Amino acid sequence: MDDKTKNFIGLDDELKKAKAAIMQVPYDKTTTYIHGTSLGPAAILDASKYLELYDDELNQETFKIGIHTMAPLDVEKLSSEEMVEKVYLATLELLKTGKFPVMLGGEHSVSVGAVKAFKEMHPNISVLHLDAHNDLRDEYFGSKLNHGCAARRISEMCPVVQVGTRSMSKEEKDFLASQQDGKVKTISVYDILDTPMWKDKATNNLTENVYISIDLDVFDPAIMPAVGTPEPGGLGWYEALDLLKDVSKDRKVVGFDVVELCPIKGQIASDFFAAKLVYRLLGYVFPTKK
Ligand SMILES: [Mn+2]
Repeated sequence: MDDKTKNFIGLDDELKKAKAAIMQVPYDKTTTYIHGTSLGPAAILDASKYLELYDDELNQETFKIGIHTMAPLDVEKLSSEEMVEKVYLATLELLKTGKFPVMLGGEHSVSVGAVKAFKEMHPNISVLHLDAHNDLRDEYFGSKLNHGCAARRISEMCPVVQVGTRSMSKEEKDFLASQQDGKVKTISVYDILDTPMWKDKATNNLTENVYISIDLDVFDPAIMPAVGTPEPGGLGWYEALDLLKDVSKDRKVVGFDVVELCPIKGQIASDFFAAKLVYRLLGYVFPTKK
């Protein structure tokens, strides 16, 4: 790609020399309310050009790790099953060359393919899932790969710790209550309000290797309105960053995704928010100082 405008933070590091690889999965088939998440990856890349390369919280220039931006995966016309397979193969290829994948969605079902690849490379993996929704439906609108089923599919592969949830169906509540193996742990916003040590609780339930999946609707819509299914009363910016910082320190984060940005025309704050979140989290995972 020679067009720098299509690269994260406007830089174009060769894949060979880069530690991190930005994947774009502009897929939006099964969203149920407002459509537009397929425009998410491009909006994040566009906004990322205006980030300061120096991170003033971390006192480091995270870009020096080398960040390569992959061309968007051609998924728009695919079925959910085909898309998941394509994401799986693309993620696996990156992991095999030792790169740290960062995936930009797209609707949440894109994470299912990524986790499948991570599970293959890191058997002892768990997923930290930040979301307003539990996404634990077994099937939704006739599809097992609807974005409302993402965490259910992931929980069939590895343990999941959900944080920030505040909207679920009775079916999902019953599923959580009926689990024999307790593979899914949920720390809802109500738990966060009641439990001062909620961040420790989240971290303690994660295995050594962690994949982080961030549905942007985990944040309060007052600060992150550009999502397809907004739910009032979500996490604040510093609250979420504190958790991500802790987890990055105490566990080995092997990859992450930021999904469900549904850009609002003319409202750039959300796009920039998502871009900064990606860059800050990369900084937590790759501290340049001891
Ligand atoms: Mn959600």
